[in-house]
Amino acid sequence: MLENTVEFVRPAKAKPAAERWSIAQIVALFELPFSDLMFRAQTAHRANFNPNEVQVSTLLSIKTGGCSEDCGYCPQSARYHTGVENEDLMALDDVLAAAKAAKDSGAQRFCMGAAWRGPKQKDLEPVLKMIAEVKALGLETCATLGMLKQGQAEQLRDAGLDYYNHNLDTAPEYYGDVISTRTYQDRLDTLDRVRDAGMNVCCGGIVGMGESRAQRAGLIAQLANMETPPESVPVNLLTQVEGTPLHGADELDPFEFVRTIAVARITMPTSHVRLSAGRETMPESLQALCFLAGANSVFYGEKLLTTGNPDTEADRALFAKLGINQG
Ligand code: SAM
Ligand code: DTB
Ligand code: SF4
Repeated sequence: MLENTVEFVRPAKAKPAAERWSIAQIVALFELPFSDLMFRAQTAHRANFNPNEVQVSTLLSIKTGGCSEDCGYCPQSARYHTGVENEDLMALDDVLAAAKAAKDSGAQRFCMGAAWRGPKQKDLEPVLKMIAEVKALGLETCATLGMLKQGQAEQLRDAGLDYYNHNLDTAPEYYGDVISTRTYQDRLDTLDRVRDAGMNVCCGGIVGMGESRAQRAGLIAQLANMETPPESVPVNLLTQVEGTPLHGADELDPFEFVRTIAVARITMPTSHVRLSAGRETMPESLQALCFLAGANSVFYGEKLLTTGNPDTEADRALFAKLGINQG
């Protein structure tokens, strides 16, 4: 059986064994008839959230490209020729101008991303200032800066960081096919540091990288079986970028993407599930199915980090058509 090749890797703080989702149970959700799966997801969604509200976060790449890591999906790795121009850490005023513009267009949270393996102390200090000032604008703050060392999560928390994004990306078994420069355990360690510092965790992954359904279930098991599952779960559809090793991967069937959202919703009923990368190429009808499957957060604004996202006008029009409020 394929499922038997996918195993849960116990993080430092996991749910007690009796409360964990097994991979087989999660695969069984994936295998439900589509309507039954959607009904289960809607039921879980409505028990925990206003189903017509979607949380919106705007991303900004504060340090772009030239990254030492070899993540096989990423246009910002220095190892791949993708046409992304390297840029140093942005100036504080430019970050604040982008944050104000995001707030004015309706964003609730502002997420600052840096193409680092992890921040050095000299990198972290200017970012702490950015966080404090973005927070002072009345926005929720999020950062994604790579792996954190002992003590760094506390500094981010003290600066006013509400969420730290660090993704597991895929199931433990598939991970080595995608990234070699950091381990799954490194990622779990950073997530523990964020949790121990008392910040909200934003953690999800990417689908459409050639993984199997059982491996998609394996990623979800890792997230759902955390002692406290992430408050925010980004489900990214691989944005294929020419020059990266994963360019040319087989496209994921759109219904499988919707199923992944639904399974995340059922297994993490109180988390915000974010319909993340990949929205630019999705028809509105597919996005609507994702909301129906329990997605209740999106990235909002013309750009993700280096790739495109629907423009805000199009998103406002879609929300209006579907009767969705920004909540
Ligand atoms: N360098 C930091 C790190 O890796 O933790 C932070 C930024 S990194 C770009 C944040 C996340 O973006 C990755 O973990 C990955 O899940 C997602 N990502 C990167 N490139 C992507 C792509 N081409 N398609 C979908 N998601 C992508
Ligand atoms: C996440 O899970 N997705 C966002 C955010 N967290 C940082 C990033 C998506 C990046 C897509 C590729 C790019 O724009 O470079
Ligand atoms: Fe670097 Fe992050 Fe891209 Fe990996 S995902 S290459 S760590 S920027």
